[in-house]
Amino acid sequence: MSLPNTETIECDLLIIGGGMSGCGAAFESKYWSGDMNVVMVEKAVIERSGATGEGLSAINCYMGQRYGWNTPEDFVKYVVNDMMGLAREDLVYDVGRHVDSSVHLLEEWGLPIWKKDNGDYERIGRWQIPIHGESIKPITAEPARKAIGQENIYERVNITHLLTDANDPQRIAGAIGFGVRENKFYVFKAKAVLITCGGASNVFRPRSINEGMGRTWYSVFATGAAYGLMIPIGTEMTQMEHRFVPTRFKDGYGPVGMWFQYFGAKITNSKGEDYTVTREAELHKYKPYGLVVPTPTPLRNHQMFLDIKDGLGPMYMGTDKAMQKIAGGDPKKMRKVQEEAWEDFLDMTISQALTWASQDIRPELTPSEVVLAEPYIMGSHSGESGAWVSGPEDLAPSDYFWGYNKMTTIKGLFAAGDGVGAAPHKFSSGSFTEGRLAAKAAVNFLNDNPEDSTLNDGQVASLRDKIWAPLERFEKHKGASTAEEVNPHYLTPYQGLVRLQKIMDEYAGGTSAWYTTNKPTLERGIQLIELLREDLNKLAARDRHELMRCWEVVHRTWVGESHMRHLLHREETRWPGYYYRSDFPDLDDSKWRVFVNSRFDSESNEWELFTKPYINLIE
Ligand code: SFD
Ligand code: AMP
Repeated sequence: MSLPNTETIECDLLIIGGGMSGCGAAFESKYWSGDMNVVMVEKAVIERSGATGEGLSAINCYMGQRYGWNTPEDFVKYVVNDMMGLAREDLVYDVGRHVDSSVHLLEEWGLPIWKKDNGDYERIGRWQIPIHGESIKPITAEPARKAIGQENIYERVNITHLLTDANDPQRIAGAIGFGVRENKFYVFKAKAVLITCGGASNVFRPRSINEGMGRTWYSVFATGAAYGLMIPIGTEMTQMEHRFVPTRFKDGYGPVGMWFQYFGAKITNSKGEDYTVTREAELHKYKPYGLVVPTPTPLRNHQMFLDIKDGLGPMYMGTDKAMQKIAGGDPKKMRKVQEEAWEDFLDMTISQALTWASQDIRPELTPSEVVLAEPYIMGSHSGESGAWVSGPEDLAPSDYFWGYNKMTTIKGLFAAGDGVGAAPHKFSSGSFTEGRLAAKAAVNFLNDNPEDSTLNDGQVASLRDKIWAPLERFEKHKGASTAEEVNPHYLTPYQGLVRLQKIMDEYAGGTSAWYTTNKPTLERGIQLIELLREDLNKLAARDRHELMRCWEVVHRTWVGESHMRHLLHREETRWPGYYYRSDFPDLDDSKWRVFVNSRFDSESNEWELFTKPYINLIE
């Protein structure tokens, strides 16, 4: 089986991933880049790709500065507290001070935002505004496509590896991948690269397995590529031990924010108790964070978790009581609230509306079960994993600054959205904003560093062999058994994925382990994931779709290993409700109010873990 042809594309700036942050980057780059050549590569099609492809029902990051709702300073304080004391204040502030203008742009481009009678935006919570958001992604993609031009957008091309410079392995030179629908390699030679390829679902075994597999809260297409591309070339990562465990409607994974904040619903256990009341004392153990309003997301989980652990489930979201209270007996008002309830899910998580329909649930009459879902590794929602990036020049202290806003520790490699660590609560609007900021900084970098990068031909040739190997392995060995899925010479990407998920679930504090782990368990898990990483060299693919699945499981495995190594390093339980270290059950500000960072060295196959200071900037 011969290798397919290679198309080489040369550009100044390469944007990998056309999701929220990628589209923001493409749009913004047009404004600053003059005659520079900006190219975007996306594994799907940008009108429906990424986490917002299915739509959203709210913009969860909006300051409302023009209404006097919040300042960026308020936002920083909220985010740091929600992260139990650990977030990069320079990066969070940077998003906060620019995000409103991004939201106004989205509205200008056609995003319908709910309005009050006086024309002001409707509000859900302190930072959240409701939208009719089914089409948020095509609305975001259109200006991005127009900005850099159709001819500069490569879709259905899956990027598998980053390329480093032949003369300097600490400098970026481009990326390599293959066409999912055509027999072709793509080599992108670039002077600067911006990683905007999303967070990671399906690293942990999801609650929905077998017949339900493919249903998770975060997009199943979020395969950890941002991390899986950056880690192998030695990019410094931060807070990879962090995770987001979302409280979600059971089985359909419907989000709860709108229910808590807009409808004013409450969750009660089987005895009818509200854990936020009965478990209030628990918050005092986590002073000062636990006593701030709103209660940090992990601690809200923690309170519910204690009920579940005590056998007090099922937990029910009282949609019925909430809707009846709003309607107050008025059928017209009830009709409106019914529409809003169904739209919340039809706009964003259609599976939840289907779950209601298939279980004969009328939310105005019947409460719905909620659960704590499996962990997700991400940097844009209530999770803060990602690359350690330079902060903005006017805000970042010297420990956090090395030249260009959002540049990673690899020269010329930038990140945004889920790819940036220690800067959470960006959501859709903040990720779009961070993409814009990163693109602007990348253009600055290109102005200062106009010289060409140099591809390492040996690196490219060996990667081409490696990328294609699963297809060749299948062809070579496919006759060795009757069933293609059972073969002594290879494992399928699905088999690789479930093996990863089993390790993560059992050793890294997944749902079956009650989110709990300890040093010996993590050490054993790391041994097992190292073996898995070796065995992934024996992946086989029947077609290019499975070839993409192969590289997705490789990316997810990098995420899993990095997550476990970070979990092992942080000897405390900083985020109860997200995970518990049974050997270090307490939060320890005296030693651990620091960021945990890591670097992988591909030469020695070793990981280095160390800490970086948390610096308070906003009083
Ligand atoms: O209710 C490659 N999010 C919500 N944000 C909000 O503002 N409001 C909400 O209501 C939100 N909620 C929500 C959200 C997400 C999901 C799935 C649900 C509900 C069900 C979060 C946002 O969506 C999220 O924060 C941003 O989208 C993050 O942006 P970004 O740019 O970091 O990631 P992306 O949009 O997923 O884009 C990634 C792109 O990369 C592509 N890609 N391309 C080439 N090669 C590879 N190897 C690639 N790997 C990935 C992807 O295809 C994609 O286009 S609620 O729960 O709070
Ligand atoms: P979710 O639907 O859970 O993804 O949450 C959407 C938004 O609402 C996010 O900004 C959450 O942080 C926020 N949120 C969800 N539940 C609560 C709550 N009980 N109190 C305060 N904020 C919440």
